[in-house]
Amino acid sequence: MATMALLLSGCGGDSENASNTSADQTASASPSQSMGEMDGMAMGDPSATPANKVADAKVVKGSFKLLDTRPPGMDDVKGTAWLAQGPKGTTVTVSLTGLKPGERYMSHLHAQKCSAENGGEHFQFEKGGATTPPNEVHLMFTADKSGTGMMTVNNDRKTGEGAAAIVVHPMAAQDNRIACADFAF
Ligand SMILES: [Cu+2]
Repeated sequence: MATMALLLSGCGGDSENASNTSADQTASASPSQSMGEMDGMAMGDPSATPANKVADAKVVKGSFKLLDTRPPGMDDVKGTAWLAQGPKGTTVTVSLTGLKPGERYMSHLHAQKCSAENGGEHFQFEKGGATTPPNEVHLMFTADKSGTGMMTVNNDRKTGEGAAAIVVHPMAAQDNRIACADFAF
């Protein structure tokens, strides 16, 4: 429970437009700064069934590879992502190590393979629509003391093969792409 409380308290309220703002990086944000429950859940639920364990779903997997655009100190980032599609829609899970303890990170489904512009634009269910969940798939999480981060998010719709890859960014600088994983459809 302590881990979950930490994760929840680490959810900043400004995440939806944080791409060019410096989000509060402390894990001890005051409750008044926490986002609403619904927004928090829209970007991940640490207690959700991970994508690789979803029943009756087709699951694909990808291994994160470092990108040249990564910020300093991120050379040891490794991990795996899973994307499950089934009767309940899409479930995505990321599991990473080598992150900076206590730092917040954001992952998005992207529309292109990692070899094409490091994943290209965000995957959107409705192209040209909202740049926020549920039209996009975002996972927000905080690395624990050992630099491990894990998060799962659900979406009612199926991505098909349009969600070619997933990219992980520092929460405070989402233009910096740390690593990318292609899904092996
Ligand atoms: Cu992204």
